[in-house]
This record gives sequence, C-alpha cells and structure tokens, in this order.
Amino acid sequence: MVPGGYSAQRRDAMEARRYWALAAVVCTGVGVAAGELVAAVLSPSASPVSAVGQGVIGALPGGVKEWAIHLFGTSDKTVFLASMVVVMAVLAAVAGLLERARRGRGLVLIAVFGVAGIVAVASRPDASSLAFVAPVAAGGLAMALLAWVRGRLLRPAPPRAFQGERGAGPRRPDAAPPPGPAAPGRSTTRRGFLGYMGAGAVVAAAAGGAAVVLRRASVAVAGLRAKVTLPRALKPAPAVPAAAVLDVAGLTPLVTDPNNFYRIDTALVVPAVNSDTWKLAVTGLVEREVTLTFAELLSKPLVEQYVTIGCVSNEVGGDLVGNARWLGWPVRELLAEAGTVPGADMVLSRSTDGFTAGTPLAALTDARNAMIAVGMNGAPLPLVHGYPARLIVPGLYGYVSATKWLAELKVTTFAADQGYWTPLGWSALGPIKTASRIDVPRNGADLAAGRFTAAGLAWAPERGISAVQLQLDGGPWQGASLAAALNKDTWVQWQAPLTLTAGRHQLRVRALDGAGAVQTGVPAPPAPNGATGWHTVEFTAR
Ligand SMILES: Nc1nc2c(c(=O)[nH]1)N[C@H]1C(S)=C(S)[C@@H](COP(=O)(O)O)O[C@H]1N2
Ligand SMILES: [Mo]
Repeated sequence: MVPGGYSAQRRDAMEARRYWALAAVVCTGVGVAAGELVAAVLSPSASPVSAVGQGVIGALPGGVKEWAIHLFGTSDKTVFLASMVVVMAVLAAVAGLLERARRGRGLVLIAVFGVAGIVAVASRPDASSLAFVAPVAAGGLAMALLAWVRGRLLRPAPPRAFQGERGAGPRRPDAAPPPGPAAPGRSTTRRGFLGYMGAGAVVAAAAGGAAVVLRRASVAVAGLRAKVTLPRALKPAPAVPAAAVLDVAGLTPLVTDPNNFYRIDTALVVPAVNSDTWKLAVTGLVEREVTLTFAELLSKPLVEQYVTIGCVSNEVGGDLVGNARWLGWPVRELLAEAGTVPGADMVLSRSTDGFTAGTPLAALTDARNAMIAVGMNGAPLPLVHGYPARLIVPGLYGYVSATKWLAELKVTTFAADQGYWTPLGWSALGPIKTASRIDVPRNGADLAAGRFTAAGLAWAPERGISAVQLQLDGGPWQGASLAAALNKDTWVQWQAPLTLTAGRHQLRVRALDGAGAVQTGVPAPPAPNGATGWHTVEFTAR
C-alpha cells in the first residue's frame, strides 16, 4: 500500500493523459508541417491548412461568415492561421486521449482530419492533380508517428476494472501498473519521452518554417503575377474555328487548360521569380550584350500563336504533350538587337535555377515564331510553367528549347556548349517526331458492339499533319477524318467511324506529316531523341 495512494494514482493518470495528448499534438504537428512543406513544393497555390480554413469559413452561416472573414480573412491572416493551429492542437490532443482509451480511435480522428484536408484542397478552383498528395502525406505521417509512439513510448489506459478502483482505497498489489510519470512507456524514461517530443517539435518547426518561407516567396510572386496586364498581341491568334474541334466524349481538348498542362522540369521547388527585378540577358557571341526587364518585354510588339509542345520523354500514346496559345516576343528580334557574331550556331538558354537548353540558332531566327513567351491561353504564365518568361520554339522538344524561368540567352556554338540533358545521354538536337495517339477508345475499354467513333490527336509541329490512318485488327489502313488545323505547329484532332463486331479488338494509328511522310512504326524508346512506333489500343466490344 502506498501512503496517499489515492492522490498519487490520480496524479499518475492525469500525467499519463498529458503524455498522450502531448504525443498526439507533436505527431500531428510533424505531419501537418510536413504536409505544408510537400504542398509548398508540389503545388504552391494551395496550403492544406489554409484550404481547410477557407472551407470552414465558407461553410459557416452567413452572419458568422462575414464576421469571420472580416476578422480573419481580410484584416488579419496571422490571427486566422494562429487560431487554426490552436484548434488543430486541441483536436490532436483529443485524438491522443482517445487513442489512450482505445487503440485506433485517435488514429481514426486523425484520418478524418486528413480526409477533410483532401476534400478542402480538391475543392479549390485551382486544384492541381498533385494537390491531394500533401494532405495524404500529412495524415499518413501523423498516424504512423502516433502509432509508433504508442507502441514504443506510451502505456495504454489501465483496464476498466482498475479504473473502477480509482480512489476506492489501497491498491491491490497484483493490479496492472498505473501509467506512472516516471515511466511513460515500456522502453523509455520520462526524460527519454520528452526528448523524443522535443525532437518532434523541432522537426515540425523546421518543416513548417521552410514551408512558410517557400510559400511566402511564391505567394509574393503570385501577387505580382495577378497584377500583370498582358498587352494585346500585334497580331492576335485567330479564334479557334468550330471546324477545329471535334465533339467526341473522351477526346483530349484541342487547347489544354494550363491546370492540366503536363509539367516537366528539374526544379524540386518551383522557382519564385520576382518579375519586378527579373532581367533577361543576351550574352556570348553578340555584338553587344542586351538586358531586358519584364516591363520592357511587355512593351515589345508581341505575337500570339497556338503551339503544341512535347516532352522527349513522352512514350508512344503518352500525355507529356500539350497545346496552348502562347503570347511572346519573337526571339529573332531580341537577337537582332544584340547582333549575333558569324560562327555562332546555338543559343544556350539558362533558367534562374540553372537548367539549360541548347537550341539551334537557326530555329530561333527562322520564320517560325520562336518566342520569349509571357502569356499562356490569355493569362501570364503560371508559376510552374515559367513565370515571368520562357522560351517556346515550335517543332522542338522541350528539353532543347522550352526553358522556363528564363534568365539568359547565351549565343554560342554546339562545339563549345551543351544543354543540361545532352551530357546525360540525350541528343543535342531534338526535333519533335511525327506522332499520333488514340484517346477513344482507351486501352482495355469495354464497349458496345456496333457503330463506334474512335478519336484522337496527331502532331508534327513545323510540318503539320496531312492524314491520319487507322488499322483495325491488322486489316487495311483506313483514313480518319481530320478536324481543321489551327496551324502546322499544333496537334490536330481526328475521328473515324468504326463498326465493331463482338469480341476483342486491336486499333492502331499512324499519321502522315505535311510532306506526306508516314510516321514510322519502328518502336524506339524515348532516349536519346524521342519515342517512335504506332500507338495501339486493345479493347473489347460486347
Ligand atoms: N527551367 C527549366 N525549364 C525547362 C525544364 C527544366 O527542367 N527547367 N524542362 C524542359 C522540358 S524537358 C520540358 S518537356 C518543358 C516542359 O514544359 P512545361 O512544364 O511547361 O510543360 O520544359 C522545359 N523547360
Ligand atoms: Mo521534356
């Protein structure tokens, strides 16, 4: 019997609850901070915490909402975020107490927060497909950490019988040990436990701090971007004619929404380039070096053109290709201002984060509109697509031409310089190969036998597409009908009526470029200069 056992026991139980609550707060804090960091890196537009906060405000009844928006939304974002943090900490502590009382209950509560985060992030208007990664990471990490702490560091609540005895007198010697403060867990001391918690808090603070710094930078740049008014092009791109758009469910839209535009770059963190201080320098084999500010760039006579760009890594049938209306200043005009020196045959474009692409000088100065692009589909470039300026060169894969966050154009030679990917085994030259893709039916589809319309895309930038042909079940090649082309630098939609018997089928596509050259059927992998082969889908008709 312990003298004064009653109060000591109670103290023990209370202290144990504090440990569990603390553990859950720290684990959740690490998870949430890690999620914010992941979000800051992957999709700078949406923080899961603020998305949940906005969702909560949005769901409040009218009067309360106005009050909340007035109090937090406009006047003081910091108060809003601080109160979110307090609410999350309280809920996390509750999760810890639930977990102590019954294994798994607290984890369920954390999972519910995670789902709330996913819903909040996914329902934002600018949600990218990566947006859900952050709340999944946050919830998953918080749950895994709490489960680990539970197993390693903490004792569960004593069984009911024992609890019933609480305060009922002297403790039975054979009763389960109470969760004592001197030994919060099976394998650690109180100091050890607090050490773990302190380390967790440091990790959470570091991750959260990094997320805040990254987000500040991108939010600041997003603010500058929002204030940009793009000038009208000297010669705007003609409106998309109705004849260029086919109406087939499942067919990729002719013009790609920037939110769905593929993204490829080496940047772990999206560069946040301040357009107020941004400069583009033309250097190297030039008569005079030229620098250009964003304001100067916007004041130039701009051109506008639909251009399909693609990644050399795109597999046959893949989706690393997109079509947008780009607004920009022809590179040849800037190079003419600088005056290139005879002998130069390449321009090494460099991004603010050190990526480089080597583009033939001729491709930047010939009649195609290679441009320093500032606009995509009528808006300034999204941050992930190179704000404030990037190169767009019709006809060339992105790795040799489409430098985002453009900082420098060095006029040079292929003998003297190499772009980023060339020493890594990719060709110095990267013209986009003629390609075609079946969007409908999808590989593995199940459809009704009878009449069916197949549809897809074909592209051969710079050369244009003159025909698309389909082969059903190894039969003769038949022509598909082409929609009108926007120009020879963009992909073209095609469709073809098929009559399908019941059973398994195979459909294959190939394109002919503007000169009538047939797309090669010889399979080749993406390296070193672009995949080839005919896209083939298999499906079943019933
Ligand atoms: N700064 C920078 N620009 C870059 C790259 C890069 O890694 N860094 N990748 C290039 C590659 S390989 C491609 S395919 C295109 C993709 O452009 P997008 O992300 O706007 O679709 O960007 C090009 N520009
Ligand atoms: Mo690429």
